[in-house]
Amino acid sequence: MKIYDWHTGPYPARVRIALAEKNLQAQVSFVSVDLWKGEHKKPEFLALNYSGTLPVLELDDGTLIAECTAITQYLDHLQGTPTLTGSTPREQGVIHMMSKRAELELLDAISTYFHHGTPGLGPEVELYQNAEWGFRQRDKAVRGMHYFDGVLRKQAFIAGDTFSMADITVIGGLIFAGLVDLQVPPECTALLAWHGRMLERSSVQNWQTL
Ligand code: GTS
Repeated sequence: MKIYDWHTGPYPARVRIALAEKNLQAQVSFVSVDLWKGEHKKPEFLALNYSGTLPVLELDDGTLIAECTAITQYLDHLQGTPTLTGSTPREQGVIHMMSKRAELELLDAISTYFHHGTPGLGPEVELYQNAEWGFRQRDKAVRGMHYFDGVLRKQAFIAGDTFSMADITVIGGLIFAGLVDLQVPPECTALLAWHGRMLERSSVQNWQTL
């Protein structure tokens, strides 16, 4: 398998963490796509992923799978434990919901802030920017942090009692928050404590060096 990604990207981090959790690192090779040069918007890359985003998984038969959620589901079904996307229909439903919520309320919001409320990837790549929209999305992400703090006051992980894809999505959000200097509010003590626990996982410590 091949993974097209960029080694510091928060979305690629999600797949790299999933790979390490599933102990599948040895089965993939990475192809670097330079976001800062806009390689992900060039026709050759758009032929791999119409959306022009990273990461993309290419299977040995040439099948292309984009979107972190889809890639994580594929990897999760390949082998072993931990199960990242749930075993029972109930677990699967809750994990999918919470991971999507982590995208909507945190990770995607911070990404929009990066692309619109900051210089983003620079003028050669950012062809349209709307700063007001970016700042609104930054504020939405901070509200999201408060939401996830509330969730973690009642349970150990984002989707319940076990580590899952939903935790990885929130981790991606906090990786992106770090890149844009967006702090988790100090009163979000449950979110901060959970993050400390997540940072103890080797998958979360080592994703940049896979
Ligand atoms: N919904 C997509 C997914 O889940 O895979 C979003 C992927 C995404 O936005 N990836 C970022 C990207 O390609 C990579 S990174 O920001 O984490 O490095 N961004 C470039 C762009 O121009 O949007």
